[in-house]
Amino acid sequence: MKMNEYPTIENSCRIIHLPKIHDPRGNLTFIQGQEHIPFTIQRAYWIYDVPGGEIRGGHAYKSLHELLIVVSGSLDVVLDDGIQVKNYSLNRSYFGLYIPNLIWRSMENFSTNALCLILASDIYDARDYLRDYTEFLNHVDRSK
Ligand code: T46
Repeated sequence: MKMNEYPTIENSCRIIHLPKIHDPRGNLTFIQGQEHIPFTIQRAYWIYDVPGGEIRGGHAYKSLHELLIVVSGSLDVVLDDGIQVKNYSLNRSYFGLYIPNLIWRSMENFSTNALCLILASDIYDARDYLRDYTEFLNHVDRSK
């Protein structure tokens, strides 16, 4: 199979600017239907109370697509498509980082009280994980 048949950071991952309703009473951001993200939401989960210095993730998904929103605080998301590694520093609740399948990811540098909401394209399935980096590279045909 050819390399470019698989998602890459350059051709697939992106920051999505979500609507922000400015209001002197406090701002509001929303996601609805198919308007803002390129998949149907089947699951939401959130990561919080992360002790300083902890790293989460360290895997890719065979088929899952996700949108990560740092609703509060800040953290870094490190993406790796087997060719390129790119760091996204997220600290705005109206930015979502879209990550398709077959992109290796980890989350680090969590600030105190960081809260990350993740919207996912499918329900939880442990069989969809690629947790071994070499297996991931083989899967995307990028083994050196
Ligand atoms: C991501 C990185 C950066 C469930 O039971 N249901 C769920 O919906 C999820 C997401 C997890 N779990 C269970 C499965 C594991 O026993 O919770 C445990 C930890 O899950 P996971 O290994 O996926 O956690 P991380 O920190 O490795 O990965 C997370 C996200 O899952 C992942 O999508 O992008 O953070």
